[in-house]
Amino acid sequence: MLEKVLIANRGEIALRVLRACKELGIKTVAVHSTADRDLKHVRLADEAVCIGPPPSAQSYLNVPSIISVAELTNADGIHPGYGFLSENADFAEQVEKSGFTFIGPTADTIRLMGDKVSAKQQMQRTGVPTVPGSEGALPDDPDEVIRIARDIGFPVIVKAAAGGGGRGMRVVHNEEVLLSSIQVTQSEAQAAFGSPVVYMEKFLQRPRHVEIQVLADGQGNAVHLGDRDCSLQRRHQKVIEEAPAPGIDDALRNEIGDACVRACLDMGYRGAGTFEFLFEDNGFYFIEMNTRVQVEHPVTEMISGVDIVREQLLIAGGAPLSIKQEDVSLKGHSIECRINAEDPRTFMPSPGTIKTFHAPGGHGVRVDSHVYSGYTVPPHYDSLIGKLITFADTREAALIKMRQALDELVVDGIRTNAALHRELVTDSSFMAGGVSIHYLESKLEHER
Ligand code: MV4
Repeated sequence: MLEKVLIANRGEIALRVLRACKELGIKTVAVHSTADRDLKHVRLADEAVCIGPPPSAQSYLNVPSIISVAELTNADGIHPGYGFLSENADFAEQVEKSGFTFIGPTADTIRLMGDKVSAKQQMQRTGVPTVPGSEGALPDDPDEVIRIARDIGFPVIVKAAAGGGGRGMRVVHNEEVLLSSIQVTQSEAQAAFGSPVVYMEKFLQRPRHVEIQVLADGQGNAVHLGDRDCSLQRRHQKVIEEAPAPGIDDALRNEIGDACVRACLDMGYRGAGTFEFLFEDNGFYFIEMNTRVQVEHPVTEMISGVDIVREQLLIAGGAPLSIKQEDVSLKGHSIECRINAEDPRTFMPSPGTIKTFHAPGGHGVRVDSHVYSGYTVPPHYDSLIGKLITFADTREAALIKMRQALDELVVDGIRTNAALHRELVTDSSFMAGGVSIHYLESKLEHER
């Protein structure tokens, strides 16, 4: 069992990790930038150490500083949260080489999944369905590339192997622009990621984004906790997530979940993870795996009753998984609204001092937030100030609770996207369930 965990993150997820540690009797070390002295988890941590100036590169991404603090404070584990160093294989490796436990998968696993070509090949080994496309990286021979594209059929999408999360990809609609599009994507990939390797897939035109949550102990045990629908997004930033994904039947959900579990066992996966799929015409197509805890993990916690961060800590402490697949029962429906400090028209970050903050509450309402009245949102980081999560027997009831929660929410002094959420939870297409990844952007376009 871990005794003291250094939380290498900030904001709501740092507070989420701190709470899970405290419940397990694990001591906590907060590391923070000079802009983050007033963060709630910094106040609540057993120890807090300032690691640098506000820019992330000099604080939350400063690996030597973070490892030094772990040494200084005698921490035994490091929780990376999401973002920052959470999917940095070199960081995980350095943490372990320095004698600490990285709360996540091995560096090798992070590397395997970080390369989207090797991740896809790993999935194919164990029968996880992938998007039809090139077998691995695209070859140099232009004739061969054209043959591959014809075989897939246009439109195709060219993606950087080192990309992910929407970075380094290009849709190609016809053969005339194929080779030039590939060259541009390769140059961009080289510049952005230091690798020109690209691969090709069939471009799915109106998919949903559905993902499967897994937990594995690296000791031969793994479970899935069902799916989440994260289709409501703008520029690859998720806005609302929910679990389970509407309109997907349990047989299909379990079939795909079981395939993810097989993949976990095959690669010796350890920790929490998410398999991302595009879902179209009732078919799942794997695109990427996230090797960290995700922002939207609470909706899965609500319908499964499993505390995902607690499980991360127990697994990292060496415990075998406490739950078997037959113990997992998914019940009810959960929705999460991400509340951002941003301009409602331009979506630009809108930092500043929150004059008044009132969190909603009541049965089936959860608020994961680090902010409070008088808190100043710094301009240096992500604009997420909190997550409203509701849980009820049915999707309709969870939506009613969300409308009430949004009505109760007060964030005065800064601009937020609360009004957008109020609009979305009464939007007839969203209410019907199952909108595609393009729905929000096209709705916003038509309204403005
Ligand atoms: C795709 C796709 C359509 N077809 N791949 C964007 C993020 C990255 N994880 C993969 N992405 C996509 N890959 C094929 N073969 C459409 C997207 C995509 C997307 C995916 C999930 C959520 C939002 C999205 C928004 C635009 C494009």
